[in-house]
Amino acid sequence: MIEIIKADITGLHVDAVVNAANSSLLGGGGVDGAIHAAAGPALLQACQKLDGCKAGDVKMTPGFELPAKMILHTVGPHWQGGGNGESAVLSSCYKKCLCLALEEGARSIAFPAISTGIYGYPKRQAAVIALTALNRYEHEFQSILCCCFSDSDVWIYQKVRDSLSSL
Ligand code: AR6
Repeated sequence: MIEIIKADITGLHVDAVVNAANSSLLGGGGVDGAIHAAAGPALLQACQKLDGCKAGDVKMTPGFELPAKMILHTVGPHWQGGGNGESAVLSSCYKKCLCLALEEGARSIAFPAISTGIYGYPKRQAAVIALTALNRYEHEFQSILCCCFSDSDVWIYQKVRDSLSSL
């Protein structure tokens, strides 16, 4: 089941939470900063051993002090106008996180709206990519949460879900 919720992703009791990281994996602002703050300093130590992460790829750590068992750190694209392969990179983030979560036995997973904050991806276009990727894996998980951080983001996701389901 895919649910669209408004929440702070750091408080969710799921098997896996996804972090919208940068390629250093050494922390940052936005959801990345919130996850590092909530998971505690052991997360940074674990990330230092991962040798970074390419855009569109994913690396995993334990959840440390988060309620989630694991954190899947993915690196979304910087929005550069859309002609630089951004949609393929964003789609890859979702697919690789879902595949790795399945391999690791996760039954529930929560995603933030990757790339739509500091990286500037247009929210509606990003939600189309997110929900298209998530729909394909809906039956592989007990629960897939689209964790929005504002009412307006929830509204965008709901609108996009409605438009995709009427196709
Ligand atoms: N829970 C859920 N969603 C959140 C939270 C939270 N606690 N905090 C922010 N969001 P962003 P990006 C939403 O900027 O665009 C970092 O510095 C936010 O409202 O966190 O992929 C990294 O290190 C937005 O909808 O990630 C990178 O340098 C979404 O999360 C860079 O930012 C993503 O916004 C990555 O930028």
